Amino acid sequence: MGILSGKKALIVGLASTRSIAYGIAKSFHEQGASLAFTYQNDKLKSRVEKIAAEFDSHLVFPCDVAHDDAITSAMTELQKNWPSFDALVHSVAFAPADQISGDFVDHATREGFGIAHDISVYSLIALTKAALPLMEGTQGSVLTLSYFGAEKAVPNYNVMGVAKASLEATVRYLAASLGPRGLRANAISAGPIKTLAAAGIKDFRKIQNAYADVAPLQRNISAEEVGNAASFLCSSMASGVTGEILHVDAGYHAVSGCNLDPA
Ligand code: NAD
Ligand code: 0WE
Repeated sequence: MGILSGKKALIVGLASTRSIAYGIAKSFHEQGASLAFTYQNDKLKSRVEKIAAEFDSHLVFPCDVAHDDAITSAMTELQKNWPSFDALVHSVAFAPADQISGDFVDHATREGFGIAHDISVYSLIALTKAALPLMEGTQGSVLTLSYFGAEKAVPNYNVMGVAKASLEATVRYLAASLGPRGLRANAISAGPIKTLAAAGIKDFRKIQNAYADVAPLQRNISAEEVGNAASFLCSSMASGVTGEILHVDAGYHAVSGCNLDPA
C-alpha cells in the first residue's frame, strides 16, 4: 500500500518525460494515487495523453493558465469525473527569454516582469481558487515548484528569481488561507534539472557542474527525487507540514559555496 493510495491528484505542468511533473506523476502513481493532467496547448496534447496513459489516466484537459476561463473549464471537466480531489500540483513557470539572460537591470521590463509573475505566480492562486470547491473537506494539499534563485541572486535567473520569491511568499499566504479549511500548501525548491524549461538556458551544464562541486551530496538531483518528496508532502505523512519550502537540492542551499576541495 502506497502513501497516496486512494488519493486523487491533478498535475499541471507536464510537457515531457523530462518534466519535473513527470517525476512527480511517476512517484504519485507508484504510491497509489489516481492522476489527472492538464496541458498548455494543442502542441502538447498527444504527448501528455500518452504519458497519462502510462500512468493509467485518461483524464487530460487543456489549460493555459494565462486565462481564468481556461482554468474554470479544466476544473469543470475534471469535476465531471472526480467530485473531489486531494492534491493540486503546480509545476509551471514562464518568463520571456530576454528576462532570464544578461544583466538584470538592463534586461528587466515592465511587460516581462508582469508576464513572469502572471504565469509563474498568480496562476498558483488562480488554480487554487478554482480547485477549492473540489478540495474542501479532503485534508488535501497544494504543491508548487521553486528554485534557489528566490533566495539569492543567481546569474541570469533575474526576473524569474523575483517571481520565485513571490511564489514562496504566496505559499505562506496560501497556507494561512487554506489552513482553517483543513488544507495545506507547500513548495519544493529543486536543484537544477535538465528539462525542456532548462534546455534553452545558456550555461545550464555549467550551473549543474557548479552544484555538484558545492552540494553536500556532490551531485545533481533527479525529477524522481523531487517526485518522492512531493509524494511525502501530499500524503498524510506530512499532515502537520504547511507553508513549507522543502529543498530537494542535494543540500546546495545549506552550504556557503566555499568548497576548498571540490571533487
Ligand atoms: P518543463 O518545461 O517540463 O515544465 C514547465 C511547464 O510549464 C510546461 O509543462 C509548460 O507547458 C508549462 N507552462 C508554461 N506556461 C504555461 C501556461 N501559460 N499555461 C499552462 N502551462 C504552462 O520544465 P520543468 O523544469 O519541469 O519546470 C516545472 C517547474 O519546476 C517550474 O516551476 C520551474 O520553475 C521549476 N523548477 C525547475 C528547475 C529545473 O532546473 N528544471 C529547478 C527548480 C524549479
Ligand atoms: O525555473 C526555471 C526555468 C523556468 C523558465 C524557463 C524558460 C525557458 C524558455 C521560465 N521561462 C522560460 N522562458 C523561455 O522562453 N529553472 C529553475 C531552470 C533555470 O532557468 C535558469 C536557470 C535555471 C536553473 C535561467 C537562468 C539561470 C539559471
